[in-house]
Amino acid sequence: MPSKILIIGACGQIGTELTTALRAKYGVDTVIASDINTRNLDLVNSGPFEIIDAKNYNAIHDCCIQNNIKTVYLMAALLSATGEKYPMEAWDLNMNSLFHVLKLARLKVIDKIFWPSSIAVFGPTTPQQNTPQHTICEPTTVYGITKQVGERWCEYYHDKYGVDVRSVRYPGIISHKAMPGGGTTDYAVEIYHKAITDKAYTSFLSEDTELPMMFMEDAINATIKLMEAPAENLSIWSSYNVAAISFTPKEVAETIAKEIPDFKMNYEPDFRQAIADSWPSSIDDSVARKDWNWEHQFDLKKMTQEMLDNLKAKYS
Ligand code: AKB
Repeated sequence: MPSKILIIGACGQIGTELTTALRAKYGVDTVIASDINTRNLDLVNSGPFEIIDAKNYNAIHDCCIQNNIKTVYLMAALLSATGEKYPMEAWDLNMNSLFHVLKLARLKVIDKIFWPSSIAVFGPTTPQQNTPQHTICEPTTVYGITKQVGERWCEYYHDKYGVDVRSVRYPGIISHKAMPGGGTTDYAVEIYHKAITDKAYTSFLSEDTELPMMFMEDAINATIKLMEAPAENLSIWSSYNVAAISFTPKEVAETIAKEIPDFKMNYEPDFRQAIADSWPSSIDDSVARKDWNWEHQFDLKKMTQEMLDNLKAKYS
């Protein structure tokens, strides 16, 4: 049987588009999508799909054996805002799912893993501007702690057992297909939807909160490019900084208002403000650019155009 790819957490914001991109590249039947439920019916009906709870080792193991899975993309996670509400659930899901796939690679059931980390590994003591690849990481969210610890485990499994596990620290990801859920950067997706449906948006972050962000197409390209890079070119086996654009709620509102002149923006910061304040404003991703030729394509203007065009079509 030819070897296949498994995506765990395929119904989520990134998993949905990663599934489509990997199927376009390697063939629909080569890529098995899985999630804990069938909440994204378009995805479920678009090719092979299995119900898998990422916390269930046996379910992942059996799927890998039965389908000759050699590569796993582990996209299931509880994000920063949800993690603060359900800390033990976040720890349980984010850590145990990672341990399960690392174990499968150590036992040579699978050959290669992609596991996303996040800018949440950084904290208030990290340099906020142009945050370097190697720097102080003292995260103050449960999600950030799971990602930081996960990075250490990835590097450990690589160094100790030769496991090929690759990772990027995603910034906030902006897309118009599946909605994000439970993140601090989610405002930057919601704002585009509300701009089309209500011509108004109330941001849960203050107007001058600058965070690193990336358009989905760039995030998918980064993921696939890193996974295809020759192992000998890679110098980071914890997780690579990747960056594209940084902006504030005010800046994105102003960019939207150029297309929708009567768009109204309000600000009501909530508990997510403290999370955002602990994260960097911009990221130095020169190591990724050097090691595997990472480059982004979308700036704020180009991304806004793409978001508004697609969402106008969706809601019309
Ligand atoms: C979140 O806001 O929690 C995520 C992230 C930056 O990892 N989007």
